Amino acid sequence: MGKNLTQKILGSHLASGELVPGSEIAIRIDQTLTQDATGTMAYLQFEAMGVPKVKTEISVSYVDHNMLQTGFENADDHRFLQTVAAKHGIYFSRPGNGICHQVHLERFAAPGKTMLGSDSHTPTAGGMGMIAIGAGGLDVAVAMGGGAFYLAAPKVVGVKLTGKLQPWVSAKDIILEVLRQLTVKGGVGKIVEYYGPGVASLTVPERGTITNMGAELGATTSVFPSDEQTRRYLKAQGREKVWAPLAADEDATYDENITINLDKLEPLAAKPHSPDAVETVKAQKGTKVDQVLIGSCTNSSYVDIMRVAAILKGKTVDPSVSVGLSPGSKQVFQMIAANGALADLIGAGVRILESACGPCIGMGQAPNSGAVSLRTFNRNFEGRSGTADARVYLVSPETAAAAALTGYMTDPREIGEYPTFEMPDHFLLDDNMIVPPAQAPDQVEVLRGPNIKPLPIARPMAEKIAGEILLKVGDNITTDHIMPAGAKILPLRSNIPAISEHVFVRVDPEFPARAKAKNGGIIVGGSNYGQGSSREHAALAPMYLGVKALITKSFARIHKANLINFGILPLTFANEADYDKIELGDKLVIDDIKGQIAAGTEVIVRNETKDLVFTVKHDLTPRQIEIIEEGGLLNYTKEHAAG
Ligand code: MIC
Ligand code: SF4
Repeated sequence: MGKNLTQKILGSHLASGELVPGSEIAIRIDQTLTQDATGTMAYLQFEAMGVPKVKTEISVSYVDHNMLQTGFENADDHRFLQTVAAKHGIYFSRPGNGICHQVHLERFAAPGKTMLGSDSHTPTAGGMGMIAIGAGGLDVAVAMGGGAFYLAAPKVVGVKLTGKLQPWVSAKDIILEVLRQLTVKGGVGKIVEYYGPGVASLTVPERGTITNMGAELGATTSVFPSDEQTRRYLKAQGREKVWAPLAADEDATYDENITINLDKLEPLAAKPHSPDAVETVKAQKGTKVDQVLIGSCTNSSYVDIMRVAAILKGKTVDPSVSVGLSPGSKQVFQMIAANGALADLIGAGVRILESACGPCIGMGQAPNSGAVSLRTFNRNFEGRSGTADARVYLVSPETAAAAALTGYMTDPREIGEYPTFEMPDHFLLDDNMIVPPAQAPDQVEVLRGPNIKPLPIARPMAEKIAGEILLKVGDNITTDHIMPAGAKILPLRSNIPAISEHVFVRVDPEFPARAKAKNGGIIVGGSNYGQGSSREHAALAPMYLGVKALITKSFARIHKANLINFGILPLTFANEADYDKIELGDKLVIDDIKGQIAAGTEVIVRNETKDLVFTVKHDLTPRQIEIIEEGGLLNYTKEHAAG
């Protein structure tokens, strides 16, 4: 039987296990990426492992999140990252060089390779025909040390694309359509693979937009074939030599199938506050728009920005709308500056931001109270913009530009002639902001500012778990709920004692104080708990506050792995009705926890307050059980030596 592309790439990197959906496999990792907000922790963990030089083919450290320097913290972190990279064989992409996923696609991604990145949008590189997976920083540290990455072998969803995008409809609309069909839970435990006649017309950056936002499906990753488009892009980036053709076999099969006819697709928008609340732009015509933001790792490629510039050229943005734009990389920025498109944008009244995540992670540009903000980004979780009551819509650059001109949600097909752009045959190539690893690493001193606090020590698991329910939350809780980002909190990413004061503050401001007063305890959640970002701080900071177990209806993949990595037990209700029977403050006891998890998948929990007993489940592998018992992956890796 023929193989699909996922089976081919995973198969050629298999270190252990079999490709049977759901069973544990380990894969060898060729490349890693980190960004600054997760990177400081990842490199502290890497240092703690005692490996002198990374064992991957390429590892790159980017700085793109913590760019607003309102105090010494971020600048100190940048310096730490630069020196630690130089010392350990890692490329360093300096602040100003662009958003990690955009730059990686341009300068490092290569077909057929595997990558692990400490950012949930690492799958962007799937647009290049890679299996690129987002994970917690600790998993990335282990991969840099040469360790394999463990995951549940995914099911593969085949998305067949037919037809061709019509004018004013773009790659963003394709992924919004997939989100509409599959929802934010639909990709959990799956890899989404694109194939079919519609693929050939999509450029690599357009494919990157689609695989990027596959993260919002909860998918392990998404992948496109490597074909003539891939060769063309690599050639234009001066990297044709890494090209190799790659595709599913003719007779390949998939565990699930979807077909999308690109001819029929219309401009779409994800409404507040979830990326899967998708409707046509037409249906929302007339909604007043207060802010438009163009950029982020989803939609900030050269062609995206050029198209917006062409739409706005010679016009003025509506006086009631604040319009901001961040080019995805220095390459894009320099090219639009050289060809005059930047002048067109400035002339139209666009506020030009530096090439970074910026407003996508709440680093500035918080909209006005109650604002409607249209963004070409990938997440519209409540509060993420920095304004609690803002209503954020996710749209294509075309739809964003149309609203910038009219001040209202407008189907871009109504605003005139479609500016067509070919991807250039040559991008401007200048890697002067990528610092290669030091020639003499011994002479490099790693510089640590006062914001870099030692890693908290996890304790091995106790004989029994006893504690109060510290918090009870509903479905689809995101890591932005658990560990918010934004300009105030993000600079504390390398300071766990300080950042832990912000855990769950937007859900329940009393949570950190309560957790400390009660000496830790247990959190109860609904389904898809921990969706969104890969930030391991959403596990690490609760661990620091003494959280020992989580009981939910289901977990999102990366967050569950992070919980295990930091020794927190992820459990699910055997009978979901039990969720309704427990309350904040109930005291729960799990006796002989080690014996119970070793004996099978069911664990008995006593609710002492309600005098009830109920059953929860775990699906931990023997390796994961060991990790939790030893107090997390770092202890485990030190014990067993990375290899
Ligand atoms: C995000 O988009 O939420 C982030 C910030 O890029 C995160 C990583 C982080 O929290 O540092 C992600 O997506 O993994
Ligand atoms: Fe940066 Fe936003 Fe992309 Fe996260 S989603 S990497 S914050 S641009």
